[in-house]
Amino acid sequence: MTHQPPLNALAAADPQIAGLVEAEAQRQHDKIRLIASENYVSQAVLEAAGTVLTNKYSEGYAGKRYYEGQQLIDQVETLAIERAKALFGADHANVQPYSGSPANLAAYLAFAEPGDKVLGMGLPDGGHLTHGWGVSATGKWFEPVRYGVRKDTGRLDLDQVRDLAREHRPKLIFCGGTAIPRTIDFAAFGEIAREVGAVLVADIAHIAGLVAGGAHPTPVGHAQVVTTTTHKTLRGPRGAMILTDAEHAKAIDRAIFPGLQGGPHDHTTAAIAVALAEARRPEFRDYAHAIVANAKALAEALIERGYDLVSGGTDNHLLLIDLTNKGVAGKPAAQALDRAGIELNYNAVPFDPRKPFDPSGIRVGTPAITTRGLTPEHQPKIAEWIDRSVVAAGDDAAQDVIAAEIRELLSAFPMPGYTA
Ligand code: DSN
Repeated sequence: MTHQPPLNALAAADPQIAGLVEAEAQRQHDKIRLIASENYVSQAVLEAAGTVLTNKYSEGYAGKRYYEGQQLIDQVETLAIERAKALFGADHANVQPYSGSPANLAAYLAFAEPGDKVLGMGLPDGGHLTHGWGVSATGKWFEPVRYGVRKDTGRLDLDQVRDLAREHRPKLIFCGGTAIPRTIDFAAFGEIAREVGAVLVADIAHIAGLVAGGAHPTPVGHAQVVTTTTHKTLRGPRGAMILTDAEHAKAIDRAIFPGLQGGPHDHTTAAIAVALAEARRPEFRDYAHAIVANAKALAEALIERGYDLVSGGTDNHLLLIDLTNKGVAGKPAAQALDRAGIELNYNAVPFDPRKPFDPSGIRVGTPAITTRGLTPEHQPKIAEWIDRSVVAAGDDAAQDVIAAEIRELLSAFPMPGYTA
């Protein structure tokens, strides 16, 4: 069992860290990874992320840097930008944000002043911390107004969004989030934002790969600013990008540098460029549609077993499950599942009476198992394992039996970055 590329120098220099990385590779190999925001990157992406580009400082942008020696870095960053623009059909791309939170902060810095109103989805309804949630700087330094889902449908209430936008006239409107199982109507958000003169920011971190692969409508043309991480369904390294129309490009670039960040992580930029090239291949379109097919099949199998899915199902890569009717909270269920070889996260559900650190639900996603090659045929078995594990929460011996069955299945599905 070996990490790929092999960790020879690391093992010689620091066997403790090398051992932990090897063990993590095996852990990722042996588990059904259902964390909706995670994936397995290709070995090419791994190699690009682990290069001498990590040695370079390159504050600024191509052709206008603050350090010398940028002849090759400029080319790497320009390739990443051009590939991002081509993949998403955007006028402009900034590939420097360190991750999703600074990407979203850039929208605030570019288009709002402290104290301004911003409209975003509440965290328990599926939004992100940086869409104005109270514990985030974005909720402390701006005046957040929140929309959510309807109690009867579990779906976004666009009438509420429109009413709140008309009443509060926010500077920014955020759409997208971290636990939204349904298609986001970017056109409707675009209309609302135009009506009230707000900048619409579409945070497509979760669904960027689906958008790139044609399995979810694009926000480009509706949102002036599109932020995304690069490591979820897009299947790149840990990082982020911002796409904009021509009018909003300069302000976003200035907000990222010098507004928020110093030197970009050039090794990450190279790996983003590689992932973007991969996402332009026809196989990636198949991958994006396969993620959704797997999620729908898993949803169906879980509903058959009596699981209560927020909104009644899924249109994308993600399922949000309220476990109240199963008599177990999200956290102990997630812990039992982890022991059983099924990795996911506990999650608040809309109108959750429980606390965020001990909520009622779990969140499930299919990007990683789709990369491993699992198909809709496997989903009834995965639903059975989930059910057995949830029912047996607290019974470690029962979970260990499931974990062995899962290792057996996964041994037939290779993992990029690891040789079994
Ligand atoms: N932590 C990410 C997720 O899991 O959805 C969002 O930032």
